[in-house]
Amino acid sequence: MSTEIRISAIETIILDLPTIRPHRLSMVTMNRQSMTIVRVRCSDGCEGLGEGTTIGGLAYGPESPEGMKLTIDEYIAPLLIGRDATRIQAAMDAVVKAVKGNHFAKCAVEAALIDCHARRLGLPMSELLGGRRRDSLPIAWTLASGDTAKDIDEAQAMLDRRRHKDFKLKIGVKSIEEDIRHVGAVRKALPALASIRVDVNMAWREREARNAIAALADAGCVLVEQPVQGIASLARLRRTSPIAVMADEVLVGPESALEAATARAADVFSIKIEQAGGLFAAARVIAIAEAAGISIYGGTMLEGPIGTIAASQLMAGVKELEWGTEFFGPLLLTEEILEEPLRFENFELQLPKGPGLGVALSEEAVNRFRRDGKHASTL
Ligand code: MUC
Ligand code: MG
Repeated sequence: MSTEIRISAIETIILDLPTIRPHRLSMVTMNRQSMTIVRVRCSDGCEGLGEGTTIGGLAYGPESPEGMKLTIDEYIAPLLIGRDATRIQAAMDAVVKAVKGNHFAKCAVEAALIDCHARRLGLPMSELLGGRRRDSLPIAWTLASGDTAKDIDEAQAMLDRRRHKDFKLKIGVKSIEEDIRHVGAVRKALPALASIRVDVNMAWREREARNAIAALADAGCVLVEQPVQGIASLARLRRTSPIAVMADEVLVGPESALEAATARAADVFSIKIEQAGGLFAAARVIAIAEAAGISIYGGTMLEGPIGTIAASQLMAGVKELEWGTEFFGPLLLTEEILEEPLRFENFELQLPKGPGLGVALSEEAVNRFRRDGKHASTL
């Protein structure tokens, strides 16, 4: 389908939203989330939305919300304006050639182009990403208040509401002994229905990680995510680990996924569309994992609803989703920014069925939370 439909405008807006509580990771504590929203407009009147979001400014990943906005405004948008809007892969090839790195910014733009084209065709985005296999996704919740009693209360409330039953505990800030006690206490306090996983965000060194992982297994934890830095170190730990090892930070696109798969560095890959460099790149990471017999998990950069649904549209097509997803980002925000809230029920997120992303941003919310304080005419 080569047409006269052209990309006519690309707009970026940074939104700042408070979180429901401080969210403590090994490298940063978040009190708000900032998302760079991308809106693409085309000559046929079609529009699409994407989102670039990271954790704690530059504390987690190499791109900040402000950097994404600048990259898109100054480098990516000028390249894309006037191009065929129906040839997304060709358009993104031009971007990849001219802009090194900047995976998050590229992902946001690519997602907006796919959303736009899917709306034009009247299909959910999942249909352009390989086809849908399911209409809902299991959603884990992250316990990261920094306090054991609070985490237990939070998890119990989630179980009571049937919102989440899989819990990822953020550890790595405190001593290993304290962390193991914390994990054991949470495990003991919750019913068998709940599963307990941990994310260390690379805070441990290999030698201490080896003992710590054995202790985590004894405490009833079933999976450890990125305990250390580096593919080689992860691979050595995986060989002796009694529980599943998940790779996250080391996966930054298909090449790294191939390296990690070849090294047998993980039992599970956390698939993050932004870290991978976009939805098509993430699909290639999934293909590599599947070919290597590595399980798939839907990971998050704590995106708001636009990024969360973009990732969900991809995960809707994955054959086996044994470990589920952690697409809870919108639930960490105090405010609703969609016209119609997402439906999280029975431990799952119900996927929208409409064309494109299948969701619409609330204009009123965008105007309230946009950083530049200006009032957009249409967003
Ligand atoms: C990460 O490292 O996986 C995902 C959930 C959460 O709380 O933080 C993120 C990032
Ligand atoms: Mg992680």
